[in-house]
Amino acid sequence: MLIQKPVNISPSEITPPELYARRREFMKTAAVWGAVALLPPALRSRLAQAADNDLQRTPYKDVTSYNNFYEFGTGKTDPAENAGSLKTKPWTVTVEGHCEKPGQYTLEDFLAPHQPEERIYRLRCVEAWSMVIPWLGIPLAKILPRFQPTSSAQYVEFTTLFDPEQMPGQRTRILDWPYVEGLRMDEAMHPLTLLATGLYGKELPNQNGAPLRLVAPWKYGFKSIKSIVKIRFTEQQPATTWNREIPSEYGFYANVNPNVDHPRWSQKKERRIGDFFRRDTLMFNGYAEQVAGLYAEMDLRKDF
Ligand SMILES: Nc1nc2c(c(=O)[nH]1)N[C@H]1C(S)=C(S)[C@@H](COP(=O)(O)O)O[C@H]1N2
Ligand SMILES: [Mo]
Repeated sequence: MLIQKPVNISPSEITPPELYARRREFMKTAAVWGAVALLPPALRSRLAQAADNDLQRTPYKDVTSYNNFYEFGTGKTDPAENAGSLKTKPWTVTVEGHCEKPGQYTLEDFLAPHQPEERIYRLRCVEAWSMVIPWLGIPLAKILPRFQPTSSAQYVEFTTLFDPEQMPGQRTRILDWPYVEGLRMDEAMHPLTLLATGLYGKELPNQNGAPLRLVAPWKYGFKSIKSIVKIRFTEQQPATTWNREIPSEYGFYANVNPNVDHPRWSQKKERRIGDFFRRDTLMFNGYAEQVAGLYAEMDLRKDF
């Protein structure tokens, strides 16, 4: 996410460092795509789409070294470099708000008795890059009912740890800490929505939001809040970090939608990390079949 408002460079135009670092792979890719580049544009983009290996997993190294986690700095490599200072054991999750069973739960108790399952999901950042990540997680819909939300619980609010000693980015005022996100109850209870505890079959690395982070794959990455310490059932729509910070650019819903441009750049295309060419961004990040029904009554240009 770019917060320097006057900068008018599309993030998708910037060639990321890992392309340079993986020079050999890059050369291979370039040779193939160099030939493809000679094809007419229409055919070329169709080929790119077809050959996109849609759920081909982004390498572990990229998933864990190209991150957004402003609590550890705003650079893409900052979280991997700085998140070692985060202590994730023991971890407590506080449950509050409109429910019958509020309280403080150890992480283990909070997740019990469910076992994490693997889900391979696309993640699409509002900055117009994307990845495919094999998460380990538990559907939120399996966890929430235990706390017996009442009929007043219309939304779920999530809060990240606030501890400037462990999270050096919180010693600066780039965001109004702690980071907060939220979902409407039906979004939270959707079977795609995960609370992730791992990726690539291992524990979640700190830079990816250990020990517990949200994953809502049809929404821009900023909804997938990391290192969650609190879940609160609310009646009103929660005030979420990016929506509060720049409401004209980041809506509460944040559904991936190629038809609604970010005010400073297009959302029609994205660059899958590791790819050379950009590809078309799909409605709801490719999950339209599963989630479009949640928004049937809404004007997605107004509720972006
Ligand atoms: N607490 C917190 N959660 C966060 C962020 C953040 O800065 N702080 N960044 C978000 C953004 S913009 C994205 S794209 C994803 C990135 O997740 P990843 O680094 O695991 O790929 O995390 C989201 N969750
Ligand atoms: Mo993002």
